[in-house]
Amino acid sequence: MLDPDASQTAHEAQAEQHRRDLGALAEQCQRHGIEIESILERLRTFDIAVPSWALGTGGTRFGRFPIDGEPRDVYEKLEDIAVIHRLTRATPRVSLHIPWDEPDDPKALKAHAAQLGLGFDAVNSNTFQDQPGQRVSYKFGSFCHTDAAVRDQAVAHTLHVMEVGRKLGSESITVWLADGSNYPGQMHLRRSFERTLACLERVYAALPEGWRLFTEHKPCEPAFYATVVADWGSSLMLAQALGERAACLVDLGHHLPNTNVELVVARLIAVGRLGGFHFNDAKYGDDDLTAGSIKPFQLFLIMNELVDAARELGPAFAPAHMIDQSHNLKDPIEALLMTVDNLQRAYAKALLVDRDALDHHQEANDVVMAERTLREAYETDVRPLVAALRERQGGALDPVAAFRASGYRQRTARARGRTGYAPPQSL
Ligand code: RM4
Ligand code: MN
Ligand code: MN
Repeated sequence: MLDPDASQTAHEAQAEQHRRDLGALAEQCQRHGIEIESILERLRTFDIAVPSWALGTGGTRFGRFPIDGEPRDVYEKLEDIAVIHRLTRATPRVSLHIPWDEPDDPKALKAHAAQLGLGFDAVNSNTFQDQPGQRVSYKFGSFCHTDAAVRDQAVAHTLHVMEVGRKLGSESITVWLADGSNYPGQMHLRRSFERTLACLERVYAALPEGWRLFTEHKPCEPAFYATVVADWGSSLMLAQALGERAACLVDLGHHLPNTNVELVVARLIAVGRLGGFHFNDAKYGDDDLTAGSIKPFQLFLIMNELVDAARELGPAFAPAHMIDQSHNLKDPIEALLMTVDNLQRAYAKALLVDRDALDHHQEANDVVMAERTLREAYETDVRPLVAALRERQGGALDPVAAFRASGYRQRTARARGRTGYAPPQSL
């Protein structure tokens, strides 16, 4: 829209429509004895960290199709994350991957982030790829390797990542290991796990004060026969063996088909070892799609466990909310705006669950009313609520529309360079 008057009128019409939708939702909630203001207050505390590796176009092993104006370095990635934070007011932190986004000067990066209103969440190590100049190879594993020299190198890298994180103001590290084997007999199943634990013990011993260590499991890929930390049971064994400051990270894409992920979450909460999440969505494997795009009901049920736990455990219960996605087709900024919106919607719906009623129906074994209680919340259209939260904090009513209207992508295309594919900008 080029005519400023017309654009102003459209904006006012949108704002008016929003006010009416919010009013209708408030009325609907009130009928159920729920005050929308208290829901908004709790939703405001649900913030989300954006991974540094999600801002460029992702790829598969078959190819990558970059778009115009992609960030060229970690500084530009932070600028893109700041745009997401400005529009959503919900992503104040960055989760940095090292070495992919290793800063030359951590102090300078921290200052740049602070200027953009950003801080740092968990740092992520990488012992799944060999780096130029590296002494020994991770081809047959890192922490699980039979050769002590490889294990030492992997531990030294992980300590280095913590050192960078400390300079940035991070307070946790996520360790995901690709270690595993492709063929039966290749790797000693028990000893490889013992070696992994021994390396993690060295990492744990070096944790800076106040830090936490997250172990992230994954059933397969790149190892196709036996992954060392394949499931939440293995991850929990590690965390429990390490100590109080170790906890498990649940990546929503790291489960075998049909796994009940909300049950995994509930179990980890029960033993006090839910460290946090890598939010994404998947149809088949570790697809790294937009959170809530494929299985929105599962996402709601996971959030339901979080809200339920928060009710019992209070502020001490604070799992890290991080995203881990790869954007092969969408403009990464738009994909992340959708992600944040979907996460907030799922959390808002979980906040609407009538917990006393649910408790009552569960105790009475009233299957139908218990299920209906959950569905009542799940089927409530909370879009006006999430939009209101953004608007009140100075964000956008419709972040994707505001992003397109801002011309940001065209500006970055001019400044950062073109690849020949300009993502759609029309509304
Ligand atoms: C893994 C895992 C890690 C992520 C890497 C890139 O599958 O999800 O969290 O850092 O991918
Ligand atoms: Mn992950
Ligand atoms: Mn993954």
